[in-house]
Amino acid sequence: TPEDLNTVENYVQKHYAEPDPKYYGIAKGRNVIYIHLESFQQFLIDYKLKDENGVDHEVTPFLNSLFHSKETFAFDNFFHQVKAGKTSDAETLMENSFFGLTQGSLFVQNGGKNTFQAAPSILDQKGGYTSAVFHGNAGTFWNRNETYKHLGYDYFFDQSYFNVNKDNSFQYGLHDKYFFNQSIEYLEHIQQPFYAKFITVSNHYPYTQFKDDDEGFPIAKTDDDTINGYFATANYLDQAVKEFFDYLKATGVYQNSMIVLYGDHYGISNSRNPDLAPLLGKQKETWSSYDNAMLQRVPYMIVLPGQDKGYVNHTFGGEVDNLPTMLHLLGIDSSKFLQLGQDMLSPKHNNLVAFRNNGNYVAKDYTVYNDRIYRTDTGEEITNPTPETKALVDSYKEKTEEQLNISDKLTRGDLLRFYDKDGLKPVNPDNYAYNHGYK
Ligand code: GP9
Ligand code: MN
Repeated sequence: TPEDLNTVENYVQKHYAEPDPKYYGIAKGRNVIYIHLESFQQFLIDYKLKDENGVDHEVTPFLNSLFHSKETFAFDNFFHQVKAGKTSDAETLMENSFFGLTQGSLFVQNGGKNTFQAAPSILDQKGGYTSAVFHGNAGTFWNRNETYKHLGYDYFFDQSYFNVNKDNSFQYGLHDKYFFNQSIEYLEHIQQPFYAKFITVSNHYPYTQFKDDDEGFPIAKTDDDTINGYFATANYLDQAVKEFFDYLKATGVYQNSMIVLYGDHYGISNSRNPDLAPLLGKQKETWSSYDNAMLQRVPYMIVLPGQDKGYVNHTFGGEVDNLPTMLHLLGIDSSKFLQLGQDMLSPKHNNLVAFRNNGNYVAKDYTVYNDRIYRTDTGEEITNPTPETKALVDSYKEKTEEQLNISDKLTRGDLLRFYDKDGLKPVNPDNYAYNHGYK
């Protein structure tokens, strides 16, 4: 209803965090390349796995170098916010700055029918960008082949565009090195500036893809094989990303691009985390809900080749915050868009992260997870909160629930179909077809 749209508009206005002028537009006109790091958690960054001889093996040396580079805005308190839609929820959040659904996947349930004002369409209309997604799995997975038309993606290179055989793939599709390598021939034909997203798969559960150690990385020795293989698949992904960067550098595309890397969601589930604890210098017995909450951190890195202002930023944020951040770097005003997140580089960012489960959140000072309250900095549990603390955590609870409720209003009511104050033309999904060959 129109009143619902009003409620959403008011929320967005109140919540808008204006860009820091230092960073606004510094990536204007560049190509935008997203690298979706499948199931990749922040704890892998700078992590070294000990083999049976006590020798340390750096798991992701290339991603670590990006994390510490002066070319990169890196974030170490960035959380995934997905629920049952997993990868597709992460895409929903990153592309739209609103949340997936309380149950199931928004891509599956609404992707083929709702109106969106997503990144591909915004970049097309505000910056003349051509957009493409690359993914080495079947295009129907998560209903991507329909949803991408509604998001306004010009091209979707799914599995049917790649040479996939039993030696270079597994149940989720083409392995990452082959994937990037084969994607390049398509990327080269896409008009610049482009907005291109690469969705990797090799670091996907069950992490047994490189069990025989064929990539030369050690397998951990816990009681849980899912944990054991996770490091080797992450190392493979790291190598694949490095090879892709080498290609970008060799062709000169690198200097003219902004590259955003993000982990979509956890790879090791909470039920397995106690077995992971010893590898993180913690004890299985004392593993807490706080520890689980902190393990929902995923990488978020924005690489701007040629710049030297990069640093590790400690702002608490999540996937919902990506789109305004990215738009502001490109010099695109986001204040009229119905986006629910906040620019991660804005001094006005509120440092509050809603998980998709109502009532769970991380704020700069307090974290609430499974109804327990913790100090965010130390993990100390607060069992008897003072009235001040109680008021604070209640206000965080209210704010995070408000953000989720607004998101549900927006998506369930398909409210973007009524919204025209940002001057965007609606996407016509019939203009898109992803069969072999160009549109
Ligand atoms: C499938 C891949 C994995 O194509 O993106 O999705 P997930 O299982 O992580 O949701
Ligand atoms: Mn995923």
